[in-house]
Amino acid sequence: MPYTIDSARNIFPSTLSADAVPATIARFGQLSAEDQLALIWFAYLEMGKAITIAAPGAANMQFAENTLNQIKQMTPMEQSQAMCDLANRADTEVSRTYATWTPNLKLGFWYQLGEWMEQGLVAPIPEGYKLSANASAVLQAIRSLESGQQITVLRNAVVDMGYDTGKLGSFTRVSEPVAPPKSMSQRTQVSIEGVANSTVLEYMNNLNANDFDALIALFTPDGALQPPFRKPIAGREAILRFFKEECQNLRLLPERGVSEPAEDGYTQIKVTGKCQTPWFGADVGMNIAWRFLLNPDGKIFFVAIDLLASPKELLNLVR
Ligand code: ECH
Ligand code: GLY
Ligand code: GLY
Ligand code: GLY
Repeated sequence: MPYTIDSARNIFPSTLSADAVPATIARFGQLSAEDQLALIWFAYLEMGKAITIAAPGAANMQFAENTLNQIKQMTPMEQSQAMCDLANRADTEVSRTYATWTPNLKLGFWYQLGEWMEQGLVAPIPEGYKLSANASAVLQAIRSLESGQQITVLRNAVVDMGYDTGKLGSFTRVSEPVAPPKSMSQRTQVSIEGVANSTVLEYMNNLNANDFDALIALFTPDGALQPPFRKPIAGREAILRFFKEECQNLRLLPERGVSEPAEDGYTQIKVTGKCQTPWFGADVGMNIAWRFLLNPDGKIFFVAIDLLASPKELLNLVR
């Protein structure tokens, strides 16, 4: 076999991803828990003036409900402590439960706490809280990012909170229910300037339709998918789980691309365009590249999804 997952990661090496995101997250991680929470609060309020976040559906939040009510019943001091414990990744019951949740559950949990903080039902960030100089600098860095990068920083900050799953031992991951795929009459078809490859088109259309069974059938059994700023997820079983846990109701809006032969009958295809998350809909269009490596049978051996450094990168289709 000419390619390994590791070598496939290097196709289209001139693709510039948004390095500002991991850099900002690393700086954020150095801050105290109090600063982290206050910084997110301030960033969230500021961003809320320009973009609207959708409330998570009730059915999606059922698995976080007990923990949310537990926090609601605490004294204000206990509430602040519980939130700091999450940011500190401390070993507490709440922090352990949180760690078993998929990203959308974690986001939905904080969405609810944010509402309750605003309504005075959960301890707010103390009035007049003054960020440290470092925290102010990180907030300033976040302000300078484009909105797709801002929400990625927020998401990563939330995903990283809670007890370390590596220390949990065996545990059951808790995720939202998986909705059925869209009916055929509800489906849309993308078109991509410069790319007519049916695997790539079906990838986009099936993901847009939440048709994860049809989607996973496009991959080789040993294929891999690399989400932005993450290691590749390898093998059909793991990728299918990722789709069900983290990819419901995404909107992929590919625009253009390039396709060319690679070694030993493989084909490499780069597509650029936008992606929307159900949390923000059309308010936030993330600039995305998909870098596909297809085997000689047209199956996906590898696909990387990159969050691009700038809109200019949408036009970078060189190899
Ligand atoms: C408050 C203060 C105290 C601390 C906290 C608070 C609450 C914060 C809240 C934050 C909510 C943030 C949210 C962020 C959502 C971000 C979503 C993103 C989605 C990106 C998706 C992409 C998809 C790409 C993919 C493609 C594929 O082809 C394959 C699959 C996949 C304020 C209380 C914490 C509430 C909701 C960035 C890029 C295109 C790889 C998935
Ligand atoms: N821009 C991502 C990569 O080339 O790995
Ligand atoms: N509110 C968007 C989601 O639950 O994914
Ligand atoms: N659902 C977004 C991501 O995995 O990056």
